[in-house]
Parts: sequence; C-alpha cells; structure tokens
Amino acid sequence: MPGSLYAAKTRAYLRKQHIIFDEIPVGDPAFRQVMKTVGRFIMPVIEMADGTIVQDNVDIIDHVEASGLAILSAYPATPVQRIISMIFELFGGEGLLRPAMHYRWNFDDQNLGFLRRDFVAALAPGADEERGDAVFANASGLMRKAGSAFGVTPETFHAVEASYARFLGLFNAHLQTVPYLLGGQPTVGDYGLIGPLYAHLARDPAPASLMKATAREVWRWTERMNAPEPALDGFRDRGEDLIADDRIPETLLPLLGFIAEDWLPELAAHTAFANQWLAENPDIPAGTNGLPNPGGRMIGFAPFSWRGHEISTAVMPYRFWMLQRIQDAFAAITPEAQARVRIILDDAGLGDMLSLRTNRRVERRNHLEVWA
Ligand SMILES: N[C@@H](CCC(=O)N[C@@H](CS)C(=O)NCC(=O)O)C(=O)O
Repeated sequence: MPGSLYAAKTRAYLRKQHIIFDEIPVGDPAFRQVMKTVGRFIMPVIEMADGTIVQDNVDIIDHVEASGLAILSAYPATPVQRIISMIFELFGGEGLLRPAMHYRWNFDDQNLGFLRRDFVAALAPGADEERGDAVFANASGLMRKAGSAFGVTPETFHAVEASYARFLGLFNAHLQTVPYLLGGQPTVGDYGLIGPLYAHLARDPAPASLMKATAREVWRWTERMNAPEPALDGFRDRGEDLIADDRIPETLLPLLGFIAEDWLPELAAHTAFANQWLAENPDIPAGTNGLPNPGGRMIGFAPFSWRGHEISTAVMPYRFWMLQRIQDAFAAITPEAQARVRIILDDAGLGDMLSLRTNRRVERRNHLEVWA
C-alpha cells in the first residue's frame, strides 16, 4: 500500500539499490497466495526473481544484501556508526507510531477523503462505491483501534503533537548539516525513519502540510529517500560517503537524547512486562509465540508514564528481536569500539538500550516471531 509505514522502508531501500520492482497492492489476488506462505496478513513482502518470498523489512534488507544485489549497503562498515544507525532503525520503525497514527486518524476534515481513496485503491482495487465504503470502514476501524493501542487517546493528543514538533525540529536541524543520518548516503537508520516520516507524516494531507511548513529539510529528505539518485542538493561537494573516521555528527546527539526521553521508558516498560509474562507462562514451547494465534503479534498491554500521562501500550516481541540485534552487534565489536558507543549512549541517557533484555530470546522462524 502506498500509505503503508513498513512498505515505505523496503521501497526506499530497493530504490537506493537501483533494483527495479513491481509494487503489487495487497488487494491483488496474488497476495492471497503470499499470505499463505507468510502465515498472516502483513506487508511488505518481496518475491524475488527465483520465487523466494521474504517478509519483514529487516529480513528483506538482509536478504537483498546477502544476495549481492545491494549497491549501497544499508549497514555502515564501521562499528559506532553501525550501532547508532541500528538504534535509529528500531526507533524509526517502532518509536514514531504515536505521531504517525495521530496525524493520520485524528484530522478527518483534511485527511479522510484522501485516505478513503488511497486505502480502497490498494485493498480493493476497482471496488464499487458500496464495497469501497465497507472496505474502508473495516480497515480504518482497525487502524483507529491500533492508534489507541499505541497510546494515542484524546488525553494524549497534545503531548503527541508537542513530542513530534520537538522531533521534527531536531531532525530538521540535523538535515541542515548532512543529507542523511550519517553522511552522503542512507543507512538502516534512515530506512527505519522513512516508514512513519513518509507513509503517514509526509503523505497524508494534514501532516504533509505541517512538515512542509515547519521542517522543510525533513520534507526534502523524504523526497531524497525515495529517489534512486543520491539527491545531495547543496551537500554535493562533501561526497556520497559516510562521515569519516566512524564519527557521529554532533546534531545526532540531541536526537539520541530525544529517543531516551520520549521512547526508552516505553521500551523499558515493555521489557519488564514481557519478563513478567514469561515468568507467568513458563511452559511456552520453543519455536512458538505462546499465543492462541501463531500469527499474533502482541502479548498484552504495559502501563507506563509518558510525558505526564499514564498510558498503556501494546507489547510486541518484534521489538525485542530488533533490540537483540543491536545488542548482538554491540557484543561483536572490539572493546575499544564498545567504549566509544557507551560514551555516546550514556551521554544521551540511552545506556539502557544495551542492557534491557527479555529472559527468553525472540527468534524469527517461517516469517513469524517466536520464543527461543
Ligand atoms: N515488522 C514488520 C511490520 C510490518 C507491518 O506491521 N505492516 C503493517 C502495514 S504498515 C501491516 O501489514 N499491518 C497489517 C495488520 O497488522 O493487520 C516489517 O517490518 O515488515
């Protein structure tokens, strides 16, 4: 779906690799077959020329990189940049859901006509008026529910807007000095961020105007991320490489601080909830998700305090899997590089990213998250 958060990540990545692909809407009959293989309704899914099917953005990127088809690896070659980029990937995919949902679903006057046509075109291409209405009512009803499961309720609207304005300001300031997160080319962190920042926040009418009016550099970055060319604009003379010597630009440090303040409490609450849940469910067989539905993605709701509000949000083991990847990548680098990462994260208040963990590891098998 053009409006899908996670499809935006894969799309940007494939474009930057100069890979030509056909984008097939989920309403196409071919997708039903794909759903049988991946075990649930979820996008994006890629089908390679040899018929291999891959679901999940991280697996898709890793699969393309392992196939030798990437011309611009998403993973920085140097250790500190790699870990920092992976943190932005996790935050981009999972930490900006509140503004994404709020600005899509709570501005009906401006958004609804667009969303209706956009959703029906992807979910039920060619549907008549009546069927289109039914399809949109169902899909939008589910997504509005998802919004509250991510903590967007009338009580938090104002805080969501203030938090997003702060994020936009910091990211805009960063992009005034560098075209991508870490220099002259995108890395996994950019691909993580493009999901919410393009699909919802740069594309739906209300947040698109907000972004254009208040954060032109972020808007331009969303265009840059969707272009196969580097689109370096005025940054051209600095070249297409990542910043030298494994350095992290100064302007990223306040953004890391933002993640610590805005999102780390949620990750900590979710980890604590999951450990309690695992303790209460000690007999979950390895290789299963412990839920009645093997495709189910959430194990419950964790309460925590967010910007002065007590909220409760859906706990999804997928996040722990992504967090583990960061911790595994950290464990694999030299002690000297680890020390450099620690200084950056501790200064930002993000040190806990390296230690928060679930008592059972999450794995992905047959396209699904399961407990190890
Ligand atoms: N971790 C997955 C997340 C994919 C995902 O949640 N996709 C959404 C659309 S943006 C979806 O298919 N939702 C359907 C549903 O949950 O029913 C990935 O990165 O590919």
